[in-house]
Amino acid sequence: MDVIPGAREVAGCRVCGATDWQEVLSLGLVPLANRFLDPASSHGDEPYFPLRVLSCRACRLMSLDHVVDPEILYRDYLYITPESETIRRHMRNVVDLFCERFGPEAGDLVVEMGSNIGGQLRLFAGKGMRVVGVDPARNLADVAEANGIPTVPEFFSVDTAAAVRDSHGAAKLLLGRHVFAHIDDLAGVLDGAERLLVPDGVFAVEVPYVLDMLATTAFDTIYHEHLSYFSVGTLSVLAERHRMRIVDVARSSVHGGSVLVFMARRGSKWRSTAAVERLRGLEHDFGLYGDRVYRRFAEDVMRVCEELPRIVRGIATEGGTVAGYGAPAKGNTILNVCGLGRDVVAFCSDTTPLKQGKLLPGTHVPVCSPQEARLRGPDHYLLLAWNYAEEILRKESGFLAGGGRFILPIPRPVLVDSAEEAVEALQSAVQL
Ligand code: DWN
Ligand code: ZN
Repeated sequence: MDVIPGAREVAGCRVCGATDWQEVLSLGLVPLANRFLDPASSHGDEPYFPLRVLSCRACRLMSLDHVVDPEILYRDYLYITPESETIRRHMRNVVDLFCERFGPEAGDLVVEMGSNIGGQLRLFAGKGMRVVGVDPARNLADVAEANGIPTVPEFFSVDTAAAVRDSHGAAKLLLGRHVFAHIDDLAGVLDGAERLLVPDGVFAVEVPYVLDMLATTAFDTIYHEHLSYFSVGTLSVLAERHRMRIVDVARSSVHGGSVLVFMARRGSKWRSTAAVERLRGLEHDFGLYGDRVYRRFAEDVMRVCEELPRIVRGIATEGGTVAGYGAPAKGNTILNVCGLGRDVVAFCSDTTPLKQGKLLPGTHVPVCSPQEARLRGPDHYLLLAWNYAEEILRKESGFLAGGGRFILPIPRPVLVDSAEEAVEALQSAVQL
């Protein structure tokens, strides 16, 4: 077996310990999705890692087969939660859901792991709660602190949990939005939750929902940061193994389809809602507990990987110009796996200042600001940030009115010229 510097191969399942893996999909050697490059430096040593997905036949965790060292991935991080109405609305919903269901009081402590620059915590603080962020990205923790959100620049662990508890007391809520799928040592995090929470405290995680990923062929959710692809069934196994229980779930369309899962200690006062059983039933009916659905996913992915380059190259051959809309991590999976480089994608437009002026990993497509993109005037945008399709297509009504078109890569590559058409295409594949 080859040893890959900076990564280790997974042996047993991080949820249940079993070693009976179904091989689902191999996307080849792929660079790190958020390792954008400085055009002035040489790129000869750009690291590539295997991107392969397995499914545990015992608990049906979908997992990458290699874990890249988190110190490489997260200490200096350039993903900043975008200024997006979609995200803002979702964050407000998360606060409302928690408050309505679990009735916290002013002064209760909310701790968030992977708190980024503190946008979600600011909303909890607005409801009178005390807040503490935990995020290993030192550059982002500094910004959060400057924004008035106390942030520990560390990975969440038993030690971090103990330190937070010592200085701030026990927490009513420990939240991890789109960070739990990134964590290898799940047992360490659950032990940390146990250490940190009050007896009736709640541990809430939001993850990309594997049911949506499979149903919409969203293979771009797969990159080295996402080690796990969870169902509610798999998370129940994890919770049970740590003396916890899932007490509520809420699906949303954010990030292409996510599920927010609330866990509490087995002996706590919280009872499970019917929604938990309903989702587990849906997962069962969808076939998540057998091999076949994963084989079909792999076939669907291969189909997208044939169709998308055909469409993009067809436009280029006819003299059109294609640019990427957004430079999300997921977009780098699409471009690298589909072999779409700067010969056919002229540039990518992204609102994140940290990404502008850089090159995309692997393909080296340059990233520019939306203002510059408008001046360059492509006739087609490949919508890499397709999870914001409705918001983006509404915002770009001028581009569309001028005859411009968006290529929606997921769930099937298709050209769209209105927000309604994009939403319809996306919803056609979603399981209710
Ligand atoms: O789990 C993760 C999720 C939550 O965030 C991380 N591993 C990394 C990251 O994934 P992503 O980069 O795929 O996330 P987004 O939020 O889909 O990225 C969207 C990108 O598009 C950002 O770079 C901002 C940009 N954007 C834009 O240029 N114009 C976004 C919007 C809404 C826009 O109008
Ligand atoms: Zn397992």
